[in-house]
This record gives sequence, C-alpha cells and structure tokens, in this order.
Amino acid sequence: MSDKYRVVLSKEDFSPDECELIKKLAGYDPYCGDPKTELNRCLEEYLTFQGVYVCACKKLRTNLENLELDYRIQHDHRVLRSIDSRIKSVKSICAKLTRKHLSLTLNNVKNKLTDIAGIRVICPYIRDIYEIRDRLLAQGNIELLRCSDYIKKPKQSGYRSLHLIVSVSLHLPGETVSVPVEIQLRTVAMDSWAGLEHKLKYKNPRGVSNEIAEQLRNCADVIAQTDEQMQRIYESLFIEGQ
Ligand code: 0O2
Repeated sequence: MSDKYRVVLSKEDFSPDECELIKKLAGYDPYCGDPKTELNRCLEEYLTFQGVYVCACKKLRTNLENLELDYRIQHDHRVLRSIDSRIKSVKSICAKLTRKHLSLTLNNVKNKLTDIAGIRVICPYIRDIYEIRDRLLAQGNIELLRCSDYIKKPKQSGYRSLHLIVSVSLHLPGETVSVPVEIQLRTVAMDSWAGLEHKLKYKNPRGVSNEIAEQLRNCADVIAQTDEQMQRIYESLFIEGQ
C-alpha cells in the first residue's frame, strides 16, 4: 500500500513531516507553556478526527459485504467482485485543501472535503453497479449526499465510474455523528482502465499530448463497448432465459 493511503493509528508513528502538517491543521499554539504537551494535543485531536472516518468506512464495508451475501443467496450471482477502502493521508488532505485554495484547518477538512474516507467497489457487470446503489440506499441508515454518474456521462478523459457521496451515522459514546464517505463503483474493465490511466495521465505531473489523451479516450470507449456487450451476453443467458 502506498504512503498516500497509510493509516496511522498511534501518535508515535507519525513522521516529522506529518507532525508539522498536523500542527497546522490542529492550530498548534507556539506560545503555550509546554511545546510537547501542545504537540500531543494536536496529534490526539487528529487521531480522534481520523478515527471517526475509519469507523464509518468499516461500517459501510460491512453493509456492502452483507448486501453482497444476501444478493448471492437470493440470485446465485456475485454483484460485487471486490471492495477496497482507504483513508486519505494527512499529506493528501493538505494537498487537496491547498488545491482548493482553502486554509489548512481541521474545520475545513470536516466541512469541505467529502473523500477523507473512500471505498472502491468493483462489479462484474454495469447493471450490478446500479443494483448495489439501489440496495445500499434502501437500507435507511445511509443518506445520499451527492451522486456523479460518470458512466452515463463519462469525463472528458474517458473515465467511467459511479461516484456516491453518502452520509453514514455513527453512534459514539454520548453522541451520534454523520460522516461523509465517497464510494466509487465501477466494473472490472473500467477499473483496469482507470488504474493504468491514473499513472499514465491523471496523476502524471508532466502531462500528456492531445494525441495520447485521445488514444486513452479511445481505449476507454472500446472498454465501455465491451462492458455493454458482455452485459448483453449475460442477460441473454441468465436473465431473459429465466
Ligand atoms: P486519487 O489519487 O485517485 O485519490 P471533490 O473535490 O472530491 O468533490 P473531485 O475531486 O473533482 O471533486 O471529484 P471527482 O472528479 O468526482 O473524482 C475524484 C476521484 O475520481 C479521483 O480522486 C480519482 O480517484 C477519480 N477520477 C476522477 N477523474 C479521473 C480520471 O480522469 N482518471 C482517473 N484514473 N481517475 C479519475 P482524486 O482524489 O483526484 O485522486
């Protein structure tokens, strides 16, 4: 797992660079009496903040796994091939705040970023993606905050996925909090394109020529046609023939 997705669960495990960023986010006070106590306060505040997202991610993962099991028992089909989850690292959080021209504060992270906790769901067929969305949102304890359907309306790059930002309710000692989690749902084929394009173009600091961008878009279109054809074959064999 890359450094970007490293989840630190203990104060001692933060690197010096991470400590400096956390001090900014938690409003380190250089004029307080004891610098060590003040650093500890900042690290504890960050760990408490992060813990809520870890719990929300786990809860949603369990919901998705249960949903998959239930569907498999009912329909003898696996709607969900795999689930991956990650918590954004403090470095990525600060980079995103800076990109959005927001000051580095925990309040901005909580109020302006909705992808601190992220779950990626990989499905065999396009229809499975919408099946999972409908069943997940029908559960009642999860509220849809935003939906970006990049399958019906692919990004300019050719990127396809269904993005949901949902709010998960967590019962903590003495309070109930709502935590946003980003869910990316895509087929195996869309995932293989996104994984390769992520390095080739999306996160390539040198950028790519228009010609390469066009070639990548063409690859995404071919993959989308294959996805649709595979779904038609599946439906003709297992749905229409029932
Ligand atoms: P990473 O490195 O994957 O984590 P937001 O500010 O988050 O509300 P944003 O960032 O415009 O709005 O969200 P968007 O565009 O809906 O999707 C964000 C995520 O989708 C990205 O996360 C990528 O994971 C993925 N994504 C979006 N567009 C592309 C693309 O063209 N190619 C690939 N490969 N992935 C894409 P991050 O945080 O930008 O990056």
